[in-house]
Amino acid sequence: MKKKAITPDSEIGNAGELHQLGGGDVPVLTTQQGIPLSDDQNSFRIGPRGPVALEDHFLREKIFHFDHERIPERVVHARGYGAHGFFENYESLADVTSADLFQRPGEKTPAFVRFSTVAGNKGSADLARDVRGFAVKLYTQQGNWDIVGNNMPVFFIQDAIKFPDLIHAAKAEPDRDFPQAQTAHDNFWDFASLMPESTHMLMWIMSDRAIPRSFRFMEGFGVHTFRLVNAEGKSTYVKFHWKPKLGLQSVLWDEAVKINGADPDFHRRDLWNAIQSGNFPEWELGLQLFDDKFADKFPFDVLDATKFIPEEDVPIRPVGRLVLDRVVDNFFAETEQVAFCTSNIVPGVDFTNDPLLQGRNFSYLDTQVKRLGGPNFTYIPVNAPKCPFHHFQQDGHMAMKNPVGRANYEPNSWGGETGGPREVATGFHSFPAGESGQKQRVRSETFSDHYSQAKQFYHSQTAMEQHHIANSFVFELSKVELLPIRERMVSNLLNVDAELGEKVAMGLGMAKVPHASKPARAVIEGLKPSNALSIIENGPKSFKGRKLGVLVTDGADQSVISALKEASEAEGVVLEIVAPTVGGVRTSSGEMLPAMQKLGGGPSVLYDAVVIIAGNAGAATLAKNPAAKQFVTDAFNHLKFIGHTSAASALFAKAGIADDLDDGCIELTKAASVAAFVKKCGELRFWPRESVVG
Ligand code: HDE
Repeated sequence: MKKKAITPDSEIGNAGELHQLGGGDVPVLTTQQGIPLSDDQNSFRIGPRGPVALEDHFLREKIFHFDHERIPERVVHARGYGAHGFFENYESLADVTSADLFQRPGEKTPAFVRFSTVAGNKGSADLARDVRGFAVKLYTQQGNWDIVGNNMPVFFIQDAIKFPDLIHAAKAEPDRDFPQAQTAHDNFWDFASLMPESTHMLMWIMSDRAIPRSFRFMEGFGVHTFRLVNAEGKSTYVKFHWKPKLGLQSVLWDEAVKINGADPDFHRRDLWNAIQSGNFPEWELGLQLFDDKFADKFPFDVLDATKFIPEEDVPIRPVGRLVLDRVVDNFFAETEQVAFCTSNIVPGVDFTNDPLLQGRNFSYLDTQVKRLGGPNFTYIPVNAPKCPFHHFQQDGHMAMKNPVGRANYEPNSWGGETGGPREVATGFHSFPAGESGQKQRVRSETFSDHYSQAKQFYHSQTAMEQHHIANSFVFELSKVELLPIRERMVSNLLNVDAELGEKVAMGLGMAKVPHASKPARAVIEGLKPSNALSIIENGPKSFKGRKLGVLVTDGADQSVISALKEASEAEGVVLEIVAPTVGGVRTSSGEMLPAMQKLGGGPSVLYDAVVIIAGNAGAATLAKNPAAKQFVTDAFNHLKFIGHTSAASALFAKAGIADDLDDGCIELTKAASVAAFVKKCGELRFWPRESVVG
């Protein structure tokens, strides 16, 4: 009615609104009840300018559903990104565990992984300084096993009862609801400085580990000590480690701040693009296995989640690889609805008495019911086991599966299929750890060392990394308004390292350095530095998987561009062209080269290294362009390798870096120099420049 056909499959309505028509191969639009719709552009009215009729059941259904689209975001780890993949087992681990997925070499177990930040809301930016969640769901043949870990091996607190306080203090302050996704505020540092047990974790979050370049370049840790139990019932303690195949990499703080503006989705886009282009991210699972004898002589309590076990003390046994090879079909259905529970463990794995872990086991089920609306979240496809499962749980909101037939209880005397599922002797058995003691609300004295490992972590960093840690403390504490909080924090830091404490005090402009606080237990001096704790010492072996930003203008030397493309492809590097307009440029050979980014939309912070290939006239124009100047000054200040053709010197001069060009700034003339440049970029940054740019 009152519509005019304009093409065979579209019409124009009364007010010029477009109606696209279904039929044939194009599905017909229906309501949720399957009723076909004739008009989805207009509500049902009494006259064209009259009131909308209450009987408009199509409008009602559509808006009703829209109004209910949101579910509560996670109280922590709200911002996250997930992908599917598999875990492949290297060899039988029957010696230490009966867990089914570890029995057969080469066996693949489907997996879903969700990475996240902790403090920010769902819409916060990816490069917040924060811990990253690294939660892995393994759909084994004996049920789902969730390893709900982080990208740091230790945590802020020792007892789950402090978790709500920690998170309240870290998130936006309750009266003003800011700052978002930042610990740089009074409440966080007030709490942290009053909780010396958090000092070790503070060292990690003030380090570059808290601003990873990509999920693909960060480690994951199970954090707690768990148990593996073999078929004979023998228990071995275990710590889980995920090591990224492409090596570790982080960004610099100034880069993080700018990336958040240029591309707040930097991490999720990176993961999506890597998987979609067939460069599947990969981690190796490693186990640190130890027994009571080791636990008893280790200077810290293995049940204390503020401590880690250095790889040098207990080497990591590589046992398999995790590959992410499939993005989600629908973000909400999979990444938002995935429900991890630390209590999901399989036969052959068990808990220890880590009080943080035990609190978590209690918490995660609650949180899923709150978020997902009822106890049947386990049937949502991303949460459902991929092995057969049978039980008598029934009904509840959104019950999509119920026991069929008469028996919904056991024991029963119906027998056979009618009787339903039965227990099996080989099912999950808890390790029969002997426990005794008085019931009391007390923390073990063995949890009282708060500084020794913080010191060990700090002393395991390169000078550059130590410098970054000091700078982060200064930055964060400079945002704290109450002076006693700053002082208390510096007092604690003096127990970690006197020089660090003094540097931070100086950076905060304190008139005098406060006294060190009194540790609950004497700090152990001389713990051996662990090489595995430094990011720089564990970087990549090549530039593979990284991104090269190539700024071009009209007249850019085509032979250099071709050589760069070839070298990048050979090295597994993603090359992205940035040009004054996204339409691209005409190169020296007259070819049109399309761009991925318009200059300004593709700042150098989005790339791991950059190249400037400009014609003479193009370079002169770039030299007047603020975005081009920012492109090179940022790349320079962020210690990136900068490849360039000779004409780029006009831009360097105007950008104020011409006199400082160093061995990290490399002129590209012929194919050989281009290939050498791309290889050199594997070092990621030209660190000696840091002392020049400060
Ligand atoms: Fe969590 N944590 N957590 N946590 N956590 C949640 O569960 C909690 C802790 C971690 O991608 C919540 O589904 C308590 C340590 C990750 O969906 C909640 C305690 C570690 C994720 C919860 C901790 C983690 C969560 C919120 C103190 C590293 C995201 C939403 C004892 C080993 C999982 C949800 C995802 C999520 C509780 C401490 C890791 C509220 C009570 C330590 C990676 O249940």
